[in-house]
Amino acid sequence: MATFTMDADWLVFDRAPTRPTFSLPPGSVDAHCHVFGPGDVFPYAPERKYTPCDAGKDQLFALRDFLGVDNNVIVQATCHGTDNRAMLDALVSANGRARGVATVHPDVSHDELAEMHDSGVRGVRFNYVRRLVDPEPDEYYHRIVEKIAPFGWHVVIYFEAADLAERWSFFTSLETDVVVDHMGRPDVTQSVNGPAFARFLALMDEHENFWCKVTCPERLSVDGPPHYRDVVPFARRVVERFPSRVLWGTDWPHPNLRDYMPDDGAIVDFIPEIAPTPDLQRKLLVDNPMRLYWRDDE
Ligand code: 0GY
Repeated sequence: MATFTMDADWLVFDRAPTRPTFSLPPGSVDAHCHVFGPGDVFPYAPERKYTPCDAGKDQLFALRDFLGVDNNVIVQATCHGTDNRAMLDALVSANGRARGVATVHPDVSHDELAEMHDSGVRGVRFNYVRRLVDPEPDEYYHRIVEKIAPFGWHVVIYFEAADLAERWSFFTSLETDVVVDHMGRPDVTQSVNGPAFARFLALMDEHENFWCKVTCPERLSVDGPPHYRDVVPFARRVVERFPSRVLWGTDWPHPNLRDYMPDDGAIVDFIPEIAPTPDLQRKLLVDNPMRLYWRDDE
């Protein structure tokens, strides 16, 4: 049995979040969260760049119920590499209340993908953040897209704002739906009307297959908790401009934060700041994730 020790500077998720003031509408989806291990059951990948604390499916489902979320989208975390077993096990245990986003190698077989689809996987993630992975050439990702497209899956991309220009032509060559993590990680000390965020908004404007997760105020904010005020204009701009192509999520268990662990209750209370009307909230939390992840059931 493998045993793992979390990194010395690892911050463990908040085990006692506050109850949010905002009531999530029925059917709400946390469309960005992870499971880590437990490492003695689902070992962390040898090539990982961090070793987290264990944060398994039971803890995720307890948080789901506490916050008033109904469903989860569990995104494969880089600490598990292309070994999707922890995520798949969580999907199966969720009895239809979770969908997944996997990380796969281009040599993945059709049968493996079909099995993942049956378990609830509906997308793959391409990660370009160098502190998490060593990005591969475009050809590597094209080979994966050819294999997943027939399943109707989408691609989730995670990149730093500074890398968008360089990756633009590859990203925009994708014909599947494409979901951008954390609004493309804007520098929120810059103006929401500045050139960097304009480039991101243009990506969304010009490509109707692009979706955006308005997630991770705790990663982007300089002002910090509980209100993450400096992130609000960015997220609200995206929600109001692309109401039918936005997703929300907690990012539990919040990997790689250095200064503090967010209170997941405050992460829920951020929602009405960025989606101020019941109509925008229903689209963000229910209609959009249902259309992308549960379309087979509709
Ligand atoms: C996130 C963000 C991070 C980590 C990962 O898969 C991962 O390891 O995505 C990060 O460190 O910014 O979306 O959870």
